[in-house]
Amino acid sequence: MSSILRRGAALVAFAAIAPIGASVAGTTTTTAVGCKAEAGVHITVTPTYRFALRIEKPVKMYTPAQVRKMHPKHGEVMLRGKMTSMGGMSMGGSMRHLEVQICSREKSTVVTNANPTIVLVDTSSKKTTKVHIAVMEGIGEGVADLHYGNNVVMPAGHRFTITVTLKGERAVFHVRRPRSM
Ligand SMILES: [Cu+2]
Repeated sequence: MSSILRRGAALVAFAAIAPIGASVAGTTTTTAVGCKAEAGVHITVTPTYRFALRIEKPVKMYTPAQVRKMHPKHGEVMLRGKMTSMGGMSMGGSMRHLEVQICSREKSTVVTNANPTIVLVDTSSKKTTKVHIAVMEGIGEGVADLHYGNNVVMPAGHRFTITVTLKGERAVFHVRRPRSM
């Protein structure tokens, strides 16, 4: 979730009271903010999890090594997985950044070691895409922003069904991209 400018003030406040480590190695969950209802976020709950879907403009992605070297201020760091080619960005703005954050309902923590599957169905063109899962965090946001997803083709004006499955629990989202942005 790259909109640091939009959410910066709130995040700085959280960081001041509860420093959140960027390392996720060996941990299952961490106490953190996340999966909150806010503008542009779609929430679906299953017995164990709370899934928060966000669809944004494509974001600049960095590997952890690039972050250490280049010190970017914006964009996201990729902890696992691979980005889908951004070549589609020139295709009339069809490219979108689809991301899902997963929280434990019981502990109210961000689930960091999940292997979810995300299937994107464009119900307007009847096209089904299995989203390649990358694990990401907004730069400077830490584990509170850890999420799963990738860049996908989502033409404006189309309707979509997005199904996220984790350990047999399934969250289904129905979204529509506005005709013009
Ligand atoms: Cu992301």
